[in-house]
Amino acid sequence: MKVAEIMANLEQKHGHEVEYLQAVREVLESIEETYNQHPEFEKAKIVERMVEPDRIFTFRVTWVDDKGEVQTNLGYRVQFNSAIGPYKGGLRFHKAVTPSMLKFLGFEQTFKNALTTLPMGGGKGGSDFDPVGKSNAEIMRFCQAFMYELWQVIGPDQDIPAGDVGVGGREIGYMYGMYKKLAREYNTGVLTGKGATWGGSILRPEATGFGALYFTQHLLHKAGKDIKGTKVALSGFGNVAWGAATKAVELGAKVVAISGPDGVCHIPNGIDTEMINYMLDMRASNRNKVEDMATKFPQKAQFTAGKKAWSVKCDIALPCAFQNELNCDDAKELIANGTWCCCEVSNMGCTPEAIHAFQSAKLLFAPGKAVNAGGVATSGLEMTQNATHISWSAKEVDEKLHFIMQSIHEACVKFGTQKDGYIDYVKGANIAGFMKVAQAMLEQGII
Ligand code: 2IT
Repeated sequence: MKVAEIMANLEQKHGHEVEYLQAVREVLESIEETYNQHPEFEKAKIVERMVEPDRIFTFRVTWVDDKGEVQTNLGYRVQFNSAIGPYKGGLRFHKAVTPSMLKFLGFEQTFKNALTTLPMGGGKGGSDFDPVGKSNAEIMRFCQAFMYELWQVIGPDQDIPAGDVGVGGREIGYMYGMYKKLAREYNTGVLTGKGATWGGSILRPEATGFGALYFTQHLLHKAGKDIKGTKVALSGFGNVAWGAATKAVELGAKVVAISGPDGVCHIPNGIDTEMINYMLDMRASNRNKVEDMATKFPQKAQFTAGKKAWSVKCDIALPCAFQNELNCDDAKELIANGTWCCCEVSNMGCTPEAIHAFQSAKLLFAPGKAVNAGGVATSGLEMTQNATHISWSAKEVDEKLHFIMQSIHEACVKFGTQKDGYIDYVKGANIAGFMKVAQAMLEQGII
């Protein structure tokens, strides 16, 4: 396999799909050497098959807004790879959603899910529906209209969606209600991220952020460092940032910045519980403005318009929002300000140039597909609870999540340790995830 040849071919076919091509290139560059030591992979054309999704469903979603006007959006489900289990991955509602974005996310999800040690394939879906400024009733009508199309292609042993950007417990609730009505079955295993009283797992809302901090702890421990007393800057204020902030504070770190599309809130004394709880209100309001934190807590937080979290001096940077939210200039600013660790919590949160800058400066850096895998891992635990009709306690789920994050860290170290001792977590995560999927594809024949 030659990365350049495969990429040239994909660029010809999907030249405008920049996020998808970026995600594929990163994985192929990481695995090239290992892959070429396995002629059986080459013979079965594993890479050529793995880079294309199994199938993509595209559908129209029409709904009526509060003014009585008819609105039409596009809906998608990308069923990427089912080598190690049914398709599994979130739904993203965001105005910038395109097939390219969902293909990159579905591709990443395949390897991430393989890393969790649980039997889940990769999928992703969503819509270009923009939740910003929408009322609760509008969100409900959109979710119902979306599920009216989606329900036929999902199922507990087929494809199990969950939340992602713009989709949380509220949206999953509306979608599950409509699914149940259409399918005429109380099939809890069809979606994850459900409410605690109707099949949801305890700790699923917290899991992405908690898991990310458990991973960060292992990474720091391996490097002989402690999270206690460190200053953390994070981006976003949605579900993932909320979970990350909660656990970071619990572990003794000080969260000195959160950010949004409108700018950054600097919190010199560190975020407190009251402020963390307020993040939930900010998300539910659909205003998408981090400035609201400074308006609510003017003594504790200062808002600067147009700036990112990466402009605030910190030890650890945690991108928790969107792909490519941390670019090369941001990386250089962080390094100049003394940051020594960056764990991607968002999917592909850093540009390739930013990752290169971090790795060249020998910063501790770990990629989203390892760091944020606790979210989907806990979705996997929710599926197990649904299938067996039981619910585990918070302690049981947390212990399992902790164990999974530890094993993901170990896999990264195993496959990512370089000759000079530096741990390339990008390589480690990509090779570990890839080997598992590739082996399963090989054993299942040419399909
Ligand atoms: O990116 C992700 O891993 C998620 N949005 C969670 C997916 C899931 O199925 O829980």
